[in-house]
Amino acid sequence: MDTPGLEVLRELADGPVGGPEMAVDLGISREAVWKRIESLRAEGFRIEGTSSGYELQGIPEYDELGVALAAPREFTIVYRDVVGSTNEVAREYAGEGESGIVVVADEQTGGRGRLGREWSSPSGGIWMSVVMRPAMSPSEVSVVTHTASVAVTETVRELGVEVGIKWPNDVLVRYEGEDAKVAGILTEFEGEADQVNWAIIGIGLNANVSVSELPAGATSLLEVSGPVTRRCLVGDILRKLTEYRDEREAVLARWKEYSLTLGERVRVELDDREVEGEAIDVTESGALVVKTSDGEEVVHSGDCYHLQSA
Ligand code: BT5
Repeated sequence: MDTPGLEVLRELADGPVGGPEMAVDLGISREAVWKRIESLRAEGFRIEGTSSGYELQGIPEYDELGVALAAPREFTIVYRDVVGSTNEVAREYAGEGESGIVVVADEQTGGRGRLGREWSSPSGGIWMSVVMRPAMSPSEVSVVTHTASVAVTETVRELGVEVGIKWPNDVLVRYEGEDAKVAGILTEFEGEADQVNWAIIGIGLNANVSVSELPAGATSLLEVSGPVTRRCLVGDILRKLTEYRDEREAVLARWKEYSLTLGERVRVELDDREVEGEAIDVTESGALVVKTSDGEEVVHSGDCYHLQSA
């Protein structure tokens, strides 16, 4: 259910609306409309009274209502200025049985990567976690991660930035001859043998962040293309996540199309050994097929290094 403020913003999204008309649409008094407009103004929305009615002229770059307005309606946005990790907050919602919640923060003080690694999350980035209840078994969850990397890749490409996906799910930009990581995805889930109870897709995208605040090998949209409007990017990513839901074949095809790894000579570091060879394919479940001197190996998880073009 939309909050009172969001109801008004949706009314104003397509152009000016008169107070009396809005009162009828929302089933509230004109006085109540005026109060809601005032409280939106206090939250930083620029709403002018024009001869055609109230007109929305400015939206805060990043806050709960602004992101909610840009996002598909099926999602509920929970915005925090600072959190430890959006995945942690999302877990609480998941544990309460929620779905469709998206936790968004401007800054994380304890951002996490895979395998307990740190994820730098200074103010200005897009740090978001989507709580889902997909009808799938745990062995299929990699599809969700692929969907997220395809969604992020396409959203960033639409800004004119040439990004691709390094297996398993790093989004890299080729910048000044080098590949630099601009986004990463951390999917966590809980489930029984044949059914996922909940899944959380954590997406970290270095948006309006200075490279000096990021580790070596990382870059940001600010660096490669300039400042972005984060609420719109969050909305675009969520829209693509919904468009690609249940479209497994399309996701895999896009994932392969955007892959920077296929065709490369790679070294994949597994828990107990390394596999080196040419990355030749990705299986339906997202595993990488590597052609080594001893034959083909299928690797399901690990850290992948591009050595040189095969
Ligand atoms: C990932 O891990 O790439 C997954 C990152 C997921 C972050 C999101 S943000 C929202 C949600 N909440 C969280 O707490 N996490 C998720 P991995 O493949 O393990 O990569 C981690 C490695 O990337 C680190 O060891 C660093 O080398 C590097 N790194 C750390 N911060 C980075 C950044 N901001 N940009 C690029 N690389 C970074």
